[in-house]
Amino acid sequence: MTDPLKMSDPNHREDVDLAVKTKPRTQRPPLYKVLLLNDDFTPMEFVVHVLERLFSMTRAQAIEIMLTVHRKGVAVVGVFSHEIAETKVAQVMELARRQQHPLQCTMEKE
Ligand code: TYC
Repeated sequence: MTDPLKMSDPNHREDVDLAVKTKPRTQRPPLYKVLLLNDDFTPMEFVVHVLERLFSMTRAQAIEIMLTVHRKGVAVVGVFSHEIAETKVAQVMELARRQQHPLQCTMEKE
């Protein structure tokens, strides 16, 4: 605004603040649950091994979660960023595939 005459024109609203405030929002990345699914063929010991090896569970924790999956059909085995969850799912599926077990692992947004 360089023309001093225009500065006093009430119809010229260039320098009028809108009474709207945007709340500052802190961005949290979405998290993903990694789910292990039950089946009738994968040996319990293999599932326990997977949970110890890939999800850093103690043997006791791994047995508990494996039995939850066995009884209920599914359990959350961890919550991660999208990239880590994808990697965990791929690692579980690869270990199962190598041993020819039908174990299934998926992820879903929390
Ligand atoms: N139901 C399997 C069995 O009786 C054990 C099992 C547990 C399989 C957990 C998969 O994610 C699973 N051998």
